[in-house]
Order: sequence, then C-alpha cells, then structure tokens
Amino acid sequence: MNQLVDVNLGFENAYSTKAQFVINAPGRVNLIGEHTDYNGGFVLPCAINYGTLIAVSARTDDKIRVTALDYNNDHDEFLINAPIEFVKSKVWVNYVRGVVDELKKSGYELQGCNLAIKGNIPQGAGLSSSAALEVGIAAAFNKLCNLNLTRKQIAMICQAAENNFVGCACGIMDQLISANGIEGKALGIDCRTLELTPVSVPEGMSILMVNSNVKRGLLDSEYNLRRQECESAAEFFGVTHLRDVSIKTFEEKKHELDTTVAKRAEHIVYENQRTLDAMNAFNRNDINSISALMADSHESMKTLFEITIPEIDFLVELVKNKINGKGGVRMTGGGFGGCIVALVCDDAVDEVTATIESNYFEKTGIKESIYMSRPVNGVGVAV
Ligand code: GAF
Repeated sequence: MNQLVDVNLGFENAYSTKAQFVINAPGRVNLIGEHTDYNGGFVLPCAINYGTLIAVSARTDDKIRVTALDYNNDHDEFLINAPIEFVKSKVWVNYVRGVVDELKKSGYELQGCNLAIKGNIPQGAGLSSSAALEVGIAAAFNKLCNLNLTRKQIAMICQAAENNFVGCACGIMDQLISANGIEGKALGIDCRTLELTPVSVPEGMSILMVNSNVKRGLLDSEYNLRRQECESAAEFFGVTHLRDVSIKTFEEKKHELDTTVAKRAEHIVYENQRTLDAMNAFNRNDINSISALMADSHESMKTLFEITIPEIDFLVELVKNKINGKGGVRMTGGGFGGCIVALVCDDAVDEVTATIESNYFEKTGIKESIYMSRPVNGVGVAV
C-alpha cells in the first residue's frame, strides 16, 4: 500500500473523520558543501523521493492534536493560545511544537487542527527527516490558515524552530531544499542571499545513497561545537561568516590560529570553493572534476572537520575504488554516522551495490541500506 493511502487511513482511524488534505515534504541529499550553510556559504543539495506526509483537518477549538503513525500512533496535544512547552521525554513532538511556536511568535493567526504524520525518510541517517517534518508542519498551517508564506519564509521559520525550540544550531540548507526542491535538479544555494541556482544532474547518472546504519549519536553536541569553532575562526579574521575569508587570506594567517580551529576553518574555506567549482562542473557535465571535488570534500570532512566515522570512510573507499573516477562519492549530511552519497553511471549501479553488499557487513558486522534517489519538487499537497 502506498504512503498516501496509509496516512489517510491512519488519519481516519485516529480521528474518525477524513483528512481535508495531505502535505508531502521531501528529505534531501547534499551532493557537496558540508557545514558551509551556517558559515554563509554554498551548498548543492537536491530534494529526494523520500518524504514526510502530514494529513490535516481543521478543528473548531485551538487544540492541535498530532498522531505519529510510524511510532505506534503515539500522540501529542497542546493549545495554540497557551505557552508551548518543550517536551524532554519525547523528541519528535518538539519539531511540531517548535514550528507552531515560531509561527505564533511571528504573529500568524493559527487554527486548531488534527494531524497524522507518516514518512519513509530513514531517520538519523543524515537525510533530513526532521527538517522535512518541520517544513511539512509549516506548509500544513500555511494552507490551513491561508498564511501566504513563501517557500523561503517557510524554510526560515522552520530553521528558527530548530535553533530556538529544538536547540540544534543548524543552518538553512535542509529546510530550504525541502521547501524549494525542483524535479530533476540539484540546487546550488547561496546560504547568505538564499539565491537558488538549479543545476542538472548529468544524464545517465544515478544518485545512490547508502546508509551506514550507524545512528548519528554525537550529532547535536558536536554539531554545535563545530559551529562555535567556525565562529571563533570568523571572529579571528574579523568577518561575520567564514564565507568572506578567501583562500589566500586563510593561507597567510592560518598559523596564528589555534590548531583545531585552523583545521575547521580550512575545511570551510576550501569547501565553499569546491562547491562553486562543482556547480560549474555539473553545468559542463564534467564527471572527472565532480569526482575529484567529491573525493576532496570527503577527505576534508575526515581529516580537517573530523565528522566522519570508520564505517562511512570504509563505504566511501569501497565505492571510490569501484567507480574509479567515473562518478563521485562522499559522506553526506551533518556527520558522525548516517549516509554516503554516490553519483554513479547507470550501467555501473549493479556492480557498485553488489560490492557494498558483499563487503560492508563482512567488515563492520552492520547491514547497510541502499536507496536509489532522484531529485523531486519541494513541499506541496500530496496527490
Ligand atoms: C545538518 C544541518 F541541519 C544543516 O544545516 C547542515 O549544516 C548540515 O548538517 C551539514 O552540511 O544537516
């Protein structure tokens, strides 16, 4: 049965009435540009054909009732017109509460509703299941209450919810791509101006995502720490964001920085350039350059930003040796577990997946999950 049928049925079971509409918010995979978003820099993600569905119907009071169909119908309820509290014991509810709180703080008039949530984005895998949930919730209220929010406004409200309510100091990439994805395209994003540049994925190439199935345990604490380290480097250079430090300036001054901070800054300064170079390489259909840039990005995340883990490095090496310059591979997302992303020629996909299947478990004792992905449109009404 497909997800849309499931979420409608789940809604009817939970609330004994039909949903008025269903919103679909996609997850994302980032092709290059990691941790550059909160440094005011560049990223190149695409929205993926895995998403979070939210079935919605209005209530006549100011209550919001939410049922998580994938969590045994676990539910939450709270009132719009009362202070919205953070719930320590149940992580998922805070993404919903946070978005509602942020919409309220921005002065939007909200209406009570019943919601049922169901999704197929692998969780804790670096594919933005939480951003998709946030964006889906904001889009649901946008439609239900005629808020007239633009896609960029939706993304900014959701990022603020995650920063202020959930407590992760994330950048804008995940929410922005979930809201703005374009079918068949990756989006080059200038995370300072929020300018979006569609880039075509080369003909005859597939996007493969391989989940190491190592959950990203350290993510929040280490993520926030990386962000602080980048901010202290920016302060040293006298800029608000590391995006404004050129490679030349960085190389001239890096010796004056604390060693760890210098490594973090080096990753960001070069990763920004790599992302711009990758956008050009995609436009030229230049697979060799894409391959080299993705390889350098991974190496930099491993040795300078220190956000990869052995299982992920092993997967990247396996795929890299197999595709041998005819595609690219790197870790994707925040790090400390999760997924790798590979751009692979269509006719090499079977060979690459077979290599992973016969080596990863043997080496790590963990079974991987492999997903084929294609770029899809951003959040919208599911049909
Ligand atoms: C996480 C964050 F939410 C993004 O904002 C981004 O920083 C990413 O990690 C790393 O590129 O997904």
